[in-house]
Amino acid sequence: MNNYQGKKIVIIGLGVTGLSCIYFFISRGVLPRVIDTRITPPNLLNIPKNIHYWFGSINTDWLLDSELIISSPGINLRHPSLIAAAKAGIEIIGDIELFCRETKTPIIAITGSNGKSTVTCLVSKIARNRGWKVGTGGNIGLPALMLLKKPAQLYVLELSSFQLETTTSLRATAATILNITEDHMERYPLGIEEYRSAKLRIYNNAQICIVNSDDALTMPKQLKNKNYRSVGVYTGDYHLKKQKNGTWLQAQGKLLLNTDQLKLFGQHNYINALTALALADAVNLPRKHSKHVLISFSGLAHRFQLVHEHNGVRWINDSKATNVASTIAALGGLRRTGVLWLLLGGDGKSANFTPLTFHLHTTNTRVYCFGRDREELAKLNPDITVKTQTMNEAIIQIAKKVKNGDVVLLSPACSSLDQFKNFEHRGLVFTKLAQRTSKCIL
Ligand code: UMA
Ligand code: ADP
Repeated sequence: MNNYQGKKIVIIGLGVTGLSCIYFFISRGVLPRVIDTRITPPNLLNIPKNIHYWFGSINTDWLLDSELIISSPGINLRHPSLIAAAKAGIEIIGDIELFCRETKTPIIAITGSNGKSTVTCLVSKIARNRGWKVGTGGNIGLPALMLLKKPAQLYVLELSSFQLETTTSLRATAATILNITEDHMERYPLGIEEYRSAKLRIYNNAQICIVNSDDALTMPKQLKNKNYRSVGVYTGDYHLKKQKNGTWLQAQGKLLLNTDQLKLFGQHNYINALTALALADAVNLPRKHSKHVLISFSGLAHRFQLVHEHNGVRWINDSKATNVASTIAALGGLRRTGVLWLLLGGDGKSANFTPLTFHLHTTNTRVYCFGRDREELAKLNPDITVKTQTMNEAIIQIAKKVKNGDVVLLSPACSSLDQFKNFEHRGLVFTKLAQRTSKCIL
């Protein structure tokens, strides 16, 4: 346990991360100060007594007067006040770094542009099925520091590039980067290599690194001194094997499961399943537990989830598709006989949408673009596109036109934050509207 007593500590951000840091320091007998650039940040009503706070801007004097700064993942480290603090020699870390300094329990660390939550959940379930006490947290929603409250034999952490930027003490038993495609470019002005560099930090001091053999960007820059295993579609220690009776998950030379036995579907999900298996193997979890979980897991809410079916029309909620690659994965996995009504829109986070163009040329596709980046999205294929201000307007128009065999897919390729609280909120609104409009109109 580290001793923070007597240290002048400032936390930036009063989201769930900031709040978990406040509780952490209070439990160590320290009262930190808290800053949030928002005038009314979330958790305003949850700030413990005696905590000094500053809202509406970054208080540079507080930063320069501190000895340790804890920055939330939503804060850009390029902020001039943080640059000034770093120049003044003040240590700037995040909640994951605090967590890593507190524990010696094995950690499985998972990052990537897509599939993190699915793989995190799968691995956690496998370890729990074995009877282990498992703490699951990080970017998946529960701040890592909250996990310290309960005893655990294994931690499974989903880590974002933002969290990795401020972490140096992670020594994962097994670490993976699932894939790297463009995302969060508003935070990485130097482009995808800068984003990748943040993600590659997950391998620093990891005992076993699990890479994607189809995605060179997931490989460590130096393979020397690294114990690494690979997962891929047709190559790698873990891959898919075509047999007469279907496609199998093959693990280190052994056929394990026919993909028909899985409830998850789509090639990207088979790769997720293989990676979860590779991670479970890395911590010596018996294969029978992995098999059991891979067969029974039907996927997380808001990830390509069939939420409503009426008069032969399927409504699929893929609200968690917040970047271009995840929407392309959804379009690749889709089976339909009728028209695809695709809902795209929200905040594109400065992404280049053009890789989507190719996928919008399929016949029988109609695209509805809403939200902040609708103009940009509508340019991809104006002939089949309708623009609306909101997702609600689009759904009302679509519900009047759909026919038996059609699919309505919310796979927006954008973050939801311009018009919704988060991706869950967007998915719930879609689901409710799907149910209501079908009832009223059809
Ligand atoms: N913000 C301000 N001013 C501040 C502090 C934050 O404007 O002073 C804004 C940020 O720019 C951001 C929002 O507030 O838009 C939330 O930021 P935060 O750092 O307070 O976030 P938390 O509520 O602590 O949630 C964070 C992760 N959020 C982000 O990285 C933006 C959550 O991931 C994560 O579940 C949580 O910590 C627990 O670890 C969310 C996310 O969207 C789901 N992550 C991105 C992704 O998955 O693509 C990286
Ligand atoms: P993350 O936590 O990285 O956002 P999720 O498991 O929550 O990942 O899935 C987010 C979105 O990405 C969903 O739309 C899902 O269908 C899609 N997806 C999941 N795994 C992959 C993958 N390996 N490659 C591309 N897209 C994926």
